[in-house]
Amino acid sequence: MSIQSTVSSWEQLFETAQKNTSARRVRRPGQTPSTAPIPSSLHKLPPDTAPPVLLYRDTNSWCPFCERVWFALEEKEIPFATEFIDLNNKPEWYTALVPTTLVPAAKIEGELVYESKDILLALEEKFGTTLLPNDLEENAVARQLVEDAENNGFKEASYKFLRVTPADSDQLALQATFETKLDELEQALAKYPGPYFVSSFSLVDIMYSPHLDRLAANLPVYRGYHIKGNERFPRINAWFEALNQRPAYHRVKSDNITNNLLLRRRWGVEPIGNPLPLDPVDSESLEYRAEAAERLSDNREAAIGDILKNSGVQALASYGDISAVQEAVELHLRLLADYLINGNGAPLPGGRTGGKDNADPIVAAVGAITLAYVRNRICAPRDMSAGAATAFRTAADKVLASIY
Ligand SMILES: N[C@@H](CCC(=O)N[C@@H](CS)C(=O)NCC(=O)O)C(=O)O
Repeated sequence: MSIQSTVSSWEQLFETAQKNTSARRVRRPGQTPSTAPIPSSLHKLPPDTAPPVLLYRDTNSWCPFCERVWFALEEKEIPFATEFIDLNNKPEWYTALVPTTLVPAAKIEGELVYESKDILLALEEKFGTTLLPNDLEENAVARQLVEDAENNGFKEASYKFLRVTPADSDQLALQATFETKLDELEQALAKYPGPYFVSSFSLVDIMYSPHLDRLAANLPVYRGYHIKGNERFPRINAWFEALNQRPAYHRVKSDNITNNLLLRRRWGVEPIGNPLPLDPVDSESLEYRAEAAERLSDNREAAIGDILKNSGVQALASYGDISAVQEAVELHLRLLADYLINGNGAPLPGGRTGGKDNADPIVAAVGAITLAYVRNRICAPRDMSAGAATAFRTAADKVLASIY
């Protein structure tokens, strides 16, 4: 029996996947990014009503400052629309509109606000201070901590340590300065009961979370340094645990691999040899596996086009005829979606698509390229949530391992 006929059709896969996930995105044909998340509270708006907030953010969802604003919008359940700005080619209308020309910026009930901290404060002013304490004294402390997050040198110290080269004689001094900054955060977290900077989740947590997340993902790989699990920082670790309980955080965060790949590709920092670890999230969860399969099934045409154009797989086309290669790409993506939905995380039998039973080495080679490429091509939360991206990469690794 041919492998083609044993794998579910795209239509079946899409239908089953949709039934098992509540995550939904809109397609943006011919645009970058090719899909966009639907804000969790958009359904609260009456039909044909413009959302009160328009967020300008980066196309790849990498910008930590944009993540702050998105996090607050999701926490506050404010319906919003998004306009994506390509940072490599900013439109003239954007640079004319925003004096700094940076992202994020927002139109809040028609009024332009820029600088992430100022957008966060403006959202509190316009939509109720749900992310600042009611108690006046504590409110003042929280506002001061928000200012400190911008000005206390934490970001600068952390990036200097992250980007120092191993040969640099400053490395130990930069590590010590960075650790002193983390000690200051430890002390700040001790001031109020509970895991957050003040007695409830607030803007202060939102100010720090995108940066601390990126550091926790990247320092082990690029500097061999661990924040998570480090006994010197018990409160920061408890804070990460508390963030992990928040649904809005899971909608906006990146996964470890996205963070790791970005640092090398975008900033040219070289890993010191440690492997890129997958997130310790529940990648076997059906909700996440179904979300990943739903994304792949729904967006397959864009994915296939991207693979054919950018993965190098065209080199395997005989005499310029790409159709057999395209068929093999499509088959392996379908296998991946099928495995995400029906595989239950079990190991696949070897030799399903190439190997000894289906002895077409070209099909196997195309499959290997396809899976290796999409595994690192997926970017969270641009293409899917961090949890789904982790399920996707885990499944791609397993199907890849079954080819030869
Ligand atoms: N202080 C700004 C920083 C914003 C920022 O640095 N944005 C970066 C993206 S992460 C940007 O727009 N870069 C484009 C550029 O530098 O031209 C804020 O908090 O909003």
